[in-house]
Amino acid sequence: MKKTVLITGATSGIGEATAYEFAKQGINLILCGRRLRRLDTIQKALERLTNVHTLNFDVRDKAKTLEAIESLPDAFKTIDILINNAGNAHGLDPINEGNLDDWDAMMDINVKGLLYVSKAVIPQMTARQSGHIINIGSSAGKEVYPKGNVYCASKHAVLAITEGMRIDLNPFGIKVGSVNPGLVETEFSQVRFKGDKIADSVYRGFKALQAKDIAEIIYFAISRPPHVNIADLLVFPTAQANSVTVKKEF
Ligand code: NDP
Ligand code: 8X3
Repeated sequence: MKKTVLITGATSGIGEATAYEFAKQGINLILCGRRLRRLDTIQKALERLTNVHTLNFDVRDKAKTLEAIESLPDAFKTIDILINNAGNAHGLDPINEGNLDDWDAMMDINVKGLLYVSKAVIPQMTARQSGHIINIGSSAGKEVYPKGNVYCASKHAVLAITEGMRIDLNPFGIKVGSVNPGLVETEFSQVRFKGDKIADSVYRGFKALQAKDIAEIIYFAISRPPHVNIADLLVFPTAQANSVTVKKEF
């Protein structure tokens, strides 16, 4: 029986690369995101490899999130794997200069959005006593860097939620883990810096992780034998030692 995965944030970066990786393995895909045209394009490309269903919703909208997942057709209703990946950073400012809308966005998307999606999916996993959830945290969830304040807080929360999920879902045999990347070259910095050209310099002078690198690791985690759960994985590009130490060559 083919497995089904639901991936949030599948319209770009890590989520999109994970969709390709899972499609290659013939896993049924439920791809989520706000950008409808991108969802359509990715669906068309991946339908050559597997069955694909798309859900177009904003994870900040509690009602729409629950409604979208409730609306899944029978062929996609059973979700074996949940990849909570949707998320982003907004701004890079000292706390005394932080923007309230940026703070709202990061807490609403990275923390509350992840919870809403999980709330919609977990009951069927507990009922079946099986399932696998991977939350995409960050190295920013393990250490705080200058001006990272609220983004780091949101990713620390993702790690705490992951640990809480693993404890509470343990009696049901559900695997829960997190994958925590360092610098990955995606649209992340374009979003963080709101299209400012400073975003282009973030990944300059060293080889950053690519979305595919993380997608392969996510697939590795979900393809372990039933008794093996990768609980927490931190991955940096070789040039990066921690959030502030990056060996750059210009
Ligand atoms: P991208 O910006 O390329 O992808 C972010 C994805 O999240 C998009 O598909 C976007 O889809 C989706 N998303 C954003 N906001 C919402 C929303 N409100 N509702 C639904 N979907 C949303 O960045 P990455 O691929 O890099 O980021 C993926 C995850 O990886 C994030 O959680 C990020 O924090 C984490 N991460 C990234 C790192 C990096 O250096 N790039 C390092 C560590 C962790 P759409 O806009 O269509 O809704
Ligand atoms: C993204 C990695 O270092 O830009 O979570 O915060 S970092």
